[in-house]
Amino acid sequence: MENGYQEKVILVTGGSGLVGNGIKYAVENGEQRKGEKWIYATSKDGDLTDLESTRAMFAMFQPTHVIHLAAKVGGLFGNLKANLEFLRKNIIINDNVLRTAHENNVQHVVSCLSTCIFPDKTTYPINETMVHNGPPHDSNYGYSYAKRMIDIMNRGYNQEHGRNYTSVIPTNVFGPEDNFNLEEGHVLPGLIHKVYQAKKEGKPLTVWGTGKPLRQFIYSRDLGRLIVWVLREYKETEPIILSVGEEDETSIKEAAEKVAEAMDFKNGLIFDTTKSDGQYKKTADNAKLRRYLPDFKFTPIGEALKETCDWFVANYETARK
Ligand code: NAP
Ligand code: GFB
Repeated sequence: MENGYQEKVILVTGGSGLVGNGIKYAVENGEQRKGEKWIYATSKDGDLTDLESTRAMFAMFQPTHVIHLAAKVGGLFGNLKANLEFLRKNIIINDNVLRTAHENNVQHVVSCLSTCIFPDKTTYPINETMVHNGPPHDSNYGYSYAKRMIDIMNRGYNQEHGRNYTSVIPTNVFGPEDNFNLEEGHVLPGLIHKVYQAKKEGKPLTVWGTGKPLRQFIYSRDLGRLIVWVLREYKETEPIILSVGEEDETSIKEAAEKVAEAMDFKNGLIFDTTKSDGQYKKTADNAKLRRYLPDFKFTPIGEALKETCDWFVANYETARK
């Protein structure tokens, strides 16, 4: 790079997914800085369950910094039926990416965990010190233990090699480019897809479970801005929760009503209580984030849901579903 400073090459693994597109949107809408080259990798650029493909991807892109998002991801019902695959695939992907980053002298890696990895039997709200304080919820133990091992590996790379590898812990994420598959996907994309169908068929919306569980939802484009900030400014190895506040926790029933409103849907809701509720709640404390960013503004959920629903309707033919 001319006048002496090295260009930052930022590789986003899993760059074609929900969170990857949230980062892309943030970078293309104000976050881009001079001397930064952003690469959003997909599985077509290399299968990260394979070590040699991982090494080939790093050789191809020569990153100086990595945001590691790539993972086998799914909602409650996707996890329930495949915990072993979620465990094995994610453990292999995470070890390949971190060891290859280390081999390539990558200065900074930000990996992505999830609030579902915290212990199921715990005091609330949950904070970053509680990650390893007991077993996660049964419904997603595979994914959860694989994600916890990232935090353990970050500690090892820091203690033994002085690496600055860290992680973020988002709550449930939603937004454009999500996975709207009814069986594999998460609750908000599932409800948006089901409202789209119910509207066509003139039927009520079927919400799975009792509608009582509680969740905190973060918009992918807000999460994108926060992860870019973590890459640039956050120097700790310990993870940081990226979430709206406890006051924004909402029941699944209320979330379904907000989706119905955003889709202008008036056929009503019914609850299929034969379906699992999964974990009742995983209330996250964002005090650490607020100490760093006291003025960060989250997009109001109504506005974020409207943008997401409009995106799904406009991209129905090509959306993942
Ligand atoms: P997503 O939409 O399903 O995207 C997954 C990404 O990973 C895609 O780009 C996919 O590439 C890539 N990928 C999957 N397997 C791969 C492999 N074997 N080799 C290379 N790339 C592979 O997932 P997301 O919701 O954006 O999740 C991103 C990160 O956020 C994950 O680490 C997840 O655990 C975390 N997270 C998500 C949520 C949520 O609610 N969604 C909540 C908390 C944390 P292709 O497009 O080519 O398949
Ligand atoms: O988002 P979700 O699939 O995952 O489900 P979790 C949240 C809640 O929504 C559960 C209810 O109580 C479901 O019973 N629900 C109602 C629905 N209708 C639907 C629907 O149409 N689709 C889905 N999917 N749920 C996941 C973890 O837990 O959270 C993952 O399993 C990941 O590993 C993710 O961490 C963020 O919030 O229960």
